[in-house]
Parts: sequence; structure tokens; C-alpha cells
Amino acid sequence: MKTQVCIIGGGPSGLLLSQLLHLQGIDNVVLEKHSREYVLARIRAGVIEHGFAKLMQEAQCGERMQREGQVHEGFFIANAGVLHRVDLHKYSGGNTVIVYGQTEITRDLYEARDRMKGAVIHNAEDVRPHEMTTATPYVTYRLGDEVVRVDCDFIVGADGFHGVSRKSIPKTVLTEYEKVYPFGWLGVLSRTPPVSEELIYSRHERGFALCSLRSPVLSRYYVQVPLADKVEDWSDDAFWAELKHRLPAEVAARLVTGPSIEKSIAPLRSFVAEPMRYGNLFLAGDAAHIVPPTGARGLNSAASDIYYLYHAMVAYYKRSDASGLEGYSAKALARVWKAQRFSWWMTTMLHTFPGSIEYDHKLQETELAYLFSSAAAMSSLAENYVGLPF
Ligand code: RFL
Ligand code: PHB
Repeated sequence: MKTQVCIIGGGPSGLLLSQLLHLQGIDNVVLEKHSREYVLARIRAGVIEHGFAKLMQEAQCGERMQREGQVHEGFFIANAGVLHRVDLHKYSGGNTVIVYGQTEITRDLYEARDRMKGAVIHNAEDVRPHEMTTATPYVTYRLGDEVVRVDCDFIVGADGFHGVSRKSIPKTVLTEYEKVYPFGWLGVLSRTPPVSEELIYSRHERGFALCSLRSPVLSRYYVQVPLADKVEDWSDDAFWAELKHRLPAEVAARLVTGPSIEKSIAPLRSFVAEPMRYGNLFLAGDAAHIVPPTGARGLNSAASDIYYLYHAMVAYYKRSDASGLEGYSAKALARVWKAQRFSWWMTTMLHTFPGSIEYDHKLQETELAYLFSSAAAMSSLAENYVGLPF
């Protein structure tokens, strides 16, 4: 097989790039390890920044998001049983976020790829990039007994944190920065009306909790849990009881509970791999960087990578201008590190850390007291949460 860009990974990053390139007449193939059903069963992000929404429009995939996504002008931080509102609209100079699930985004992207007869190959096994530092790179994969070779100009590694692309770059070339947090998030999706129209990030001595949503009838809740906990340890009843403990009494009192539709634990991790380019292999999204979900930055950072890479490839193919490709890694990483900083800050401020001392609690309290009393601090939070400019 021959194509211009071979994209490894059919998650939101890979599909969005595929769709954008196709619309510009740039031929590409997406190789995805899993079935479409498997990819669409993963429940992940819920908060989308406007830059991403605009990119979805540009990709002709934003119509349903515009119709069904909910515009949020703010959210709450609960501390010591009191709700404080963060007015994103006011403090970001009129910006907002959209609540629309990653699952729906991925579904919209798959549908668009189908409509345009884009090449998305599912259940591709043993995907491997080759000859990345030459002008003739290629990717091999296996479908059943058949081994297929895809010759291309560029390979894009959009295959998530556990993918093969980053691991194919020699250790001598790549520097990895990593911070693993000593806890995870237990998430529950339930067909119940959300307890609050706006998200609630709750700091509590028993651990952090988050009330989020997907629609007026679909709620998404999280509680901080020790790393050793397993999903099987948590019955629905135990989850709801723990969540109620960690919310202000007035919120807990109006929480509607029900059977969980999905329940999973995600460990919290910060990770960056530098550079994001190795010869003609370009990394994008979770393949190159991970943040703890507290700042809702992960998918949004993936979208900014795709924005830079897409424009760089269009410049290369349409105007023989390779400067965007040359500058891609540095440009993407500059924004990635800001998302790292913000996610670390939100995580540190709101979670209960095992082994922390009274001094640490005082600092958390003071961080929040400062935030709620300072327009400058609120603006800093708001501009990061709605997304820094691409
Ligand atoms: P993905 O989504 O992991 O997709 C990668 C795809 O590559 C495939 N793959 C391979 N394909 C071929 N060959 C291989 N060897 C392969 N290995 C893997 C995989 O099957 C998969 O389909 O990465 P991508 O596209 O870069 O997207 C990144 C986002 O998924 C991620 O950043 C977000 O989900 C993070 N995140 C959030 N981000 C936000 O911006 N806002 C949020 O509100 C938000 N909430 C969250 C989150 C992540 C969470 N978890 C579970 C980690 C909440 C949670 C709980
Ligand atoms: C979600 O709805 O899944 C969600 C929302 C905000 C976050 C993380 C996850 O910060």
C-alpha cells in the first residue's frame, strides 16, 4: 500500500488529523489496533475547549457537538463544605468550555471518515514503524495471517500512551519526564440527572471528588482512590456513599443515585517525551504526553498537537514549506508544558496526598483562599481551563 501519511492510532488524535488532511487532498491511512466498538466503549474526556471545537468544525465534524454539546460558563470548587464558583466567562474575557463526551467526538469522527471513504483499518496487529530517519519510511501491520506494508512520506504516532510509536524511538534520542501520583480516579457513569448543572471539583480530607456530566440525563462522577484499589472492590452503593461523604451536605442531599453503566479506575500520571519528532515520525496526543485529568487538558492538548501538525503538513504539501514540520516539536511542547503545569497545580491543590503533613494542608487552604479572593488568580485559572491560544 502507498500513501502520503500513515497514522498509527484511531483515537481522537489520529482520526481528527486523518479527516483534516483528507479534506486538503492529502492521502492518509489510519491503523487502529482495536475494533471500533472497543474504541467507542472507552469513557474518557468530557470538557472540550473552543479551539478544539473550532477544529472539529473545520474538519466538518462539529455539527452534532454544536447541537448537543452544552456550553459551560463556569464550574464550582467545593472546599470545607462550601461551594465557590469559578466564573470562566468573566475571568477569561468571554470564553467558555463545551461539555461533550470524547466517545461522541470519536463517533462523529468515525462517521465523517466513513462518509468520505477514508481508510481506517481496525484490528491491525503488530503495527511497526520502519526506516523513520530516511526519506522512505514505512509501516508494517498484520491482519490475520496477512502482513501488509504501507509506504509513506510521514508516519504519525497517535497511538496513545501505551502505543508502539514512542517506543520505536531510540532511548538515546528521547528524554522522558514522568511523575506518578500515589492515587487514581474511580469513575462511574450513570443514567441519572446530574447533581449540578455545572461541574463540581471537591476537595475533602477523605480525598478529591468530581461531579461531571454528559447530558441532562447522564452523569459522570469520580472519587480519588488508593492505587491498590480495584474496580471490584467498589460496589455501586460503596461508590455513592463515598461520593456523598466528599460533597457539601446540600449537594449530597440532592444527589440522585442509580446503577453504574460504566465503572473504571484511571491512575494519575504526568508524562512528557521530548522531542515529539524522530526523523519522519511525528508523535501527537497521549503518545507523547499525559496529564492527570484534574485540569481537563489531555484531549485538548492532543487537539493542539493536531492543529500544529495539520498546518505543518498542509504547508509542506501545498507550498513545499517544511518549516512547520521543523518547528513542530518545539511549538507543540511549549503548549504541552503549560498544560502540564496547570494540571499539576489543580491536582496538587485539590487532592489528599498520603503522607502529607499539616503544613501541606495549610498551603492547600491558602492556595484556595488566595484563588477565591483574587481576580488575578481567578483569571489565571480561567485562561488555562478554557485553553491557551494555539
Ligand atoms: P487515545 O485516545 O489513547 O487513542 C490512541 C489509539 O491508538 C490505539 N493504539 C494502537 N493502534 C495501532 N497500533 C498500536 N500499537 C496501538 N496502540 C494503541 C488505541 O487503541 C487507541 O484507539 O489517544 P489520543 O487520540 O491521543 O487521545 C487522547 C485522549 O484520549 C486523552 O488525552 C483524554 O482522554 C484525557 N482525558 C481528558 N482530556 C480532556 O481534554 N478533558 C477531559 O475532561 C478529560 N478527562 C481524560 C479524562 C482521561 C481519562 N482517563 C481514563 C485516562 C478523564 C479520564 C478518566
Ligand atoms: C469528565 O467529565 O470525564 C471530566 C471532566 C472534567 C475533568 C476530568 C474529567 O477535569
